[in-house]
Amino acid sequence: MYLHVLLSALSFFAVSFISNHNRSLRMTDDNHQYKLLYFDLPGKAEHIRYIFAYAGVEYEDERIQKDKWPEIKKSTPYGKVPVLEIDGQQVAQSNAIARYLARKFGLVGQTEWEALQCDVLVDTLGDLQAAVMQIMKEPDPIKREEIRARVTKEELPFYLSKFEKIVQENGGFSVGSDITWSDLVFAVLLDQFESMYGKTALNGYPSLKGLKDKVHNIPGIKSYLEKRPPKSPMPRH
Ligand SMILES: N[C@@H](CCC(=O)N[C@@H](CS)C(=O)NCC(=O)O)C(=O)O
Repeated sequence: MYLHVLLSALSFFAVSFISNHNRSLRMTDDNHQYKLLYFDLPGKAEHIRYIFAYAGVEYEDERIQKDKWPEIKKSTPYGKVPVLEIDGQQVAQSNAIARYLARKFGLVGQTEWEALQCDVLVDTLGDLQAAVMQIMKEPDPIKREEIRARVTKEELPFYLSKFEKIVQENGGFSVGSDITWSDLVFAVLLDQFESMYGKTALNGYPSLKGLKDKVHNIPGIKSYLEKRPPKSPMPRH
């Protein structure tokens, strides 16, 4: 009986040692040349920049100036950015790129189920972002205010209260009990909401605020934010 308990304990420690060891290997063992093409904005590339910053992996962060875009556009796979060049090969689609890097750098959770939960949350955050972007895109100021009032009263509290509950139940993480790329996407978007709505925007959502602050205090991300070009925060209307 004692032997059985001892053997189970040993195998548990062996498995957790091996998985932690693999995790740290995945975070440092990367010899590829990466170049990220995007505009000088957070937009659809900021979570990719956060993933590189978290992993401490070097990449070229090419921020395309407007006058250069028509020429560069012709050379991209689908005429849009972000595009990631991996050893000179171009790949498109922001979330495909982010998920690929997250997998490489150990940010997709511990199980297939957790990887699925990351995807679900990232896509749901995309739905919320699309609602918020309607405000930015509306040129007519009266219509823009109507959209803002609706999003502020309906979509924002609907999604944020659900996210708050999830993060609270997971003890401060959006998925499982450790950092994932979904947490990084949360931090990027919550930061943008604060830029749009002011620093009190997350006052009713302490777990979300805590998650954002925790991600922004990860050493690699903290130092990226300190160096980030000043134009990056979302414009406030
Ligand atoms: N589904 C694509 C959408 C990419 C996209 O719409 N990119 C915009 C910038 S956010 C773009 O390249 N716009 C310039 C253009 O279409 O000429 C993704 O997530 O990567």
